[in-house]
Amino acid sequence: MQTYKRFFLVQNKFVFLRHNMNKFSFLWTVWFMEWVLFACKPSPENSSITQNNQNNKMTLVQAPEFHQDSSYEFIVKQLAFGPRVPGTLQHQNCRDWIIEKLESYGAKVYVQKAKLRTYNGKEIEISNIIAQFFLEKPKRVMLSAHWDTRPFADEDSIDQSKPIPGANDAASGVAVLLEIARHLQNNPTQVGIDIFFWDLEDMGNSEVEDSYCLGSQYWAKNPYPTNYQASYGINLDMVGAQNAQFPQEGVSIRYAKGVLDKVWQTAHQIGYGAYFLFQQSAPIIDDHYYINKIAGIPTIDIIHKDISKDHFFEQWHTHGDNLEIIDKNTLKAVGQTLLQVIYNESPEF
Ligand code: 1BN
Ligand code: ZN
Repeated sequence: MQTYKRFFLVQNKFVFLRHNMNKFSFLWTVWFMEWVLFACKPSPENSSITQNNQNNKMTLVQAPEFHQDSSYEFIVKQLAFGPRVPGTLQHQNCRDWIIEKLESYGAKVYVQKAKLRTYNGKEIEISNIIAQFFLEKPKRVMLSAHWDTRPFADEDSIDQSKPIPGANDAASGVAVLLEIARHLQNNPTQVGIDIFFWDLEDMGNSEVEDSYCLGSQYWAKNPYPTNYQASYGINLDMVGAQNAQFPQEGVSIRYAKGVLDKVWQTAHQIGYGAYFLFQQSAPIIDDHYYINKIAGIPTIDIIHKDISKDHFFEQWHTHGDNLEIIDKNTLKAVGQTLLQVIYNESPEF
């Protein structure tokens, strides 16, 4: 009601003005109004959002609701095991719990084991966990996250040799994917869904090439199930912190631009544009890099990067990466976007 009243008032005023103006001043008014409209046009970054929303709006099916509280509890549970450092009992216990959870949700679960050597010469047995849903469906989508945590806090000012809790890096990714798995048991998608939990991602050294992501590198060279193929993949890393920002990361742009566009546009359409930025960030050598480069599956990385500081989240690789920095709203933004993407996926290739 209010809006209509205002609209008519403005219209009346405008009509009144027109009657009382000569032709010259009317043209000036029109020019001025056009200039105001032009000046109020969104910036180039916003205009790409507007363009996406206006011209390319996707038809979205009803997806199940992602439960952030349940997802959060999966982080609490992982942290209760202690740091999930490869080669420790805490790591084994957490692995067994993840497998048990996935099986309870009806997945066919495999564990790919291998002995790998880290950059500092340690030989460690790894477990990549693979959970397949709807095996009869030929078109498949791969979702992944690493489940191990870093054995040291080298970005901290204290206790650098002690392991980090790893609430965001990487319990958050596991927690989002387990919550998605929980939904899959009762709500089939039209495509097959394969969830991969990579091991030994985080025992690397930035000075040593290919020293991170050892579990995914091993899988990419030795895919299991043999001859595994997926239409595309989405990897999650550090997806639970407060005020998370997910810019469009360079490797994802290079290898999987179509997937990136679909995911970001979905996020914007369902109201999570504040997290998924239409801004580019530098390439990151994360698990998705090897899945793209070696396994040839177009895969994106949803990864927290604060572009203004050119840094991951503030507590990255410190003891501050604990439950206090986790925000359920971030888990919801990522989880709901992923659910929307996979439930929207059609069975045709
Ligand atoms: C991501 C989270 N990574 C480790 N924890 C991999 C990585 C390490 C990516 C250093 C860029 C730099
Ligand atoms: Zn890390």
